Amino acid sequence: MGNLAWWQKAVIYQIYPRSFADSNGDGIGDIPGIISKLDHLRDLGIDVIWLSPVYASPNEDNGYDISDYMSIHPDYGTMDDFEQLIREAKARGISVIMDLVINHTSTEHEWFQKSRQGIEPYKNYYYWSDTWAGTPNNWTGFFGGSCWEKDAVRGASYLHLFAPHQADLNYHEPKVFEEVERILRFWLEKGVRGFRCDVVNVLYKDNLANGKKKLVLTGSEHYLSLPGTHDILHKIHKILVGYDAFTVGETVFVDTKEANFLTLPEREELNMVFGFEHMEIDQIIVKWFHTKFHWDQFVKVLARWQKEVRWNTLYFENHDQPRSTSRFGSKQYPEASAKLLATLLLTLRGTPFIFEGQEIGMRNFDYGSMDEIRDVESLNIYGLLSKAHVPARLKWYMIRNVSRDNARTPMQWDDSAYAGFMENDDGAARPWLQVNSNYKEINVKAQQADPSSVLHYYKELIRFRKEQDDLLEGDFELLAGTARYTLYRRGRFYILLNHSDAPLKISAVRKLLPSEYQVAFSTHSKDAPSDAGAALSAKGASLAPWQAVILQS
Ligand code: TEU
Ligand code: CA
Repeated sequence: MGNLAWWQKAVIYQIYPRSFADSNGDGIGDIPGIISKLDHLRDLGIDVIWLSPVYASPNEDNGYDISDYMSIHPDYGTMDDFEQLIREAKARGISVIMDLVINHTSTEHEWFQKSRQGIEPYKNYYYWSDTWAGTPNNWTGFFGGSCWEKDAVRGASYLHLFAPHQADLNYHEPKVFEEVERILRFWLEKGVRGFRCDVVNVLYKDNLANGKKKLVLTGSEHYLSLPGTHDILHKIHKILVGYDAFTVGETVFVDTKEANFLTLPEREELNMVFGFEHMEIDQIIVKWFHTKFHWDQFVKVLARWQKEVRWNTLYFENHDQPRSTSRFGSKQYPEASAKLLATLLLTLRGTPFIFEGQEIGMRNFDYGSMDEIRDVESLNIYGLLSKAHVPARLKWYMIRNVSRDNARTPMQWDDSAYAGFMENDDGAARPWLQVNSNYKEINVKAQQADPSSVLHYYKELIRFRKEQDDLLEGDFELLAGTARYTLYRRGRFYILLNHSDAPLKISAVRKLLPSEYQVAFSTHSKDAPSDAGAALSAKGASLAPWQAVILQS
């Protein structure tokens, strides 16, 4: 195990603070709430938590629109609370990484407020149409529509690749990176061990000429993974070296080659990246055009990244994606599906990321209408669809399947009111986003009491993974990847997944397995009873629907 860095051996857990645990009954998750749940994470075997933004923000995009990088949003608590979180986590062997959102700031940030008035040194901190020839241009943004917003104060427009209140920072102005350096050091000095870097491969825009007209993201050739961005990442790397901290970049539209450019150790940029290719199997061009999910295509993409990228992130969920059990699993066997997905996540080569609630198999929201939706992206797209006179039924279908709010419903801790996410003494406050009504069946407390639960399975498999060098460092080889089943090898382990609603005869893959093997690990699910141990090695044995096994040669 000697060759891996600490963050390569880690299992990372993403917390979306607004939805995790509310300590003071205002309906909004907060830092004291997180502290109160640290034992759950320690018991699960988590080494690092990634906190989605907790900075000061008007919350147009739930904190991804920062108005002060060096303070904590009062919704979430105080700087003292944050420092206590670092200490309490450390006491449990857990490190904390922050979300670093430096492509854009909120338009409420002081820099923007001064920039729009032309006050130095902030005047050129953003991309303004009065300083760039040919602007506003024809670029289109990530949340749909134009990337330019008129500002009456300056009498010019500014660039925003995301929502209109998220103004893009101009890295041609050297002072902007000086600010970033101050921010990095500020949090590193507080004991933060790294950063998840938001949309970090679009930081640098080479020029603001019109882009080639495209169905999505017209203009992206002017900012996707350009040399100017690689330079910025190298500077960030230099700052972090002294702290034994790491970075994971959220990188859009990268292939395996670009993923390596961004992460090969000798290039001294990022440590790892989140690619999107495996998350795009069930969409046509944009996620709003939903199509059938195919396991063989999914595994093919994962296997290619395993082969071609030196060190991967492993993730099936985050705050922007629907729940994996609902999305990739079986309607008939959801519990078994959740465990099969856990097996895949924790036996591939790379650093696994678990999103809050994934460890209990939380599902997509069950809302009936737009009234419950809070996400700025969903609201924007809904508005555009309405303008285009898309029929109501179709609009709702598009939003329901892929809305980011699917993953953002409050964490389900127990079967009390609001799933134990918040205390509800006077009945006045409500969670900021509605709880999924399945919380009586799916919650942490019930699963803690049930040794056959999804939660226990995660716990056991995380422990097993950490003990097995072959699962950490072993090579990867895809042996079979069909619509019904997948078989791959990691070192001396063979992982067999039956991702179908029918049983799978082991004889189907017998010739791909070693002549002798033992069952090292197996899922058992109430919704699909299965054979275990010796019975599985017997001639004629079969896997139950959605059963996953780890065989050892
Ligand atoms: O997401 C960037 C990004 O690529 C998203 O537009 C993503 O494609 C979309 O959410 C999928 O539905 C990051 C953050 O993760 C997201 O929460 C922020 O809204 C966005 O950046 C802007 O900061
Ligand atoms: Ca609160």
